[in-house]
Amino acid sequence: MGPKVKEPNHFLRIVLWWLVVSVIGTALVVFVLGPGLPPGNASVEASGQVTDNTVLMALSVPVAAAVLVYLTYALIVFREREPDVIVDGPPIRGNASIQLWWLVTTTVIVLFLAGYGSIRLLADGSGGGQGPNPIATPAAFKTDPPLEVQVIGQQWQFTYRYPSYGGVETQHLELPANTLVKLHVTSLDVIHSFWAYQLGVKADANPGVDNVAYVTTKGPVQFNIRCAELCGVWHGYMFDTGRVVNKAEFATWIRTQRVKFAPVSKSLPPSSKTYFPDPQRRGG
Ligand SMILES: [Cu+2]
Repeated sequence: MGPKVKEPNHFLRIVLWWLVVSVIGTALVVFVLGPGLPPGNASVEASGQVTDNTVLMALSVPVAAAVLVYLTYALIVFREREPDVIVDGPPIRGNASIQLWWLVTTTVIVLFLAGYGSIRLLADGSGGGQGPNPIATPAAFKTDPPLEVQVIGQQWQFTYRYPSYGGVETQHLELPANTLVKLHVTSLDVIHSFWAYQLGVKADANPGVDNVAYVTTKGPVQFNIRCAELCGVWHGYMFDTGRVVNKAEFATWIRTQRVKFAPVSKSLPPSSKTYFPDPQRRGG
């Protein structure tokens, strides 16, 4: 043993390093990484998800920094330098201060996240399916009636029915810009999942269930549609490109669709909130 050297204040050093890494890391997440997080800003709900992803990631930075800074510090400073005395340090027991801080910090973080998540979810449904009686309606709902669009999953494509335009059923999804849309997601056969990625919408499509999801469109944009539930051999084929277009363009498009699908519309079953498989099976 050499002469006793005065130990530096390890705790203070670790806290200072943690502060530096946390401040830099959080700033990077909020200002550099955050704006590019999925699913982008194509709808109000998608923007909300970007905000939530940014908040969650920013909060996780100090937590991860605490672990990594301590680990790095310990590896460098507490490393055993004399290879012939390889022994563990004594275990720490009964440190009331550490125990209290651990309990308080983890409890506050978990409760805050639960509260934040619940409030954000209840504000507008966040683009998720809410079942037939949604409780979380977007702010725009209070002023304007939404455009209702039924999304019908079937092996292996989605079709779209517009009840306010004579119940016309189309093979592609077009939506007017700057509009609150109430999507009624359902299925004709098995369980599918309607996922309009850039719009931030994902909702289960079940036969016999009217699953409502809200989306508030912004400007014109193209978005990807995929089935997000393994639904059979051609599941991977269930993709399409949808479009948000300006209102005049939408009016023209829906008029064309009504003409184009008029002969087919006659043989469709009447508009319904839900459909079932056989005997009411229909061609896709
Ligand atoms: Cu599917």
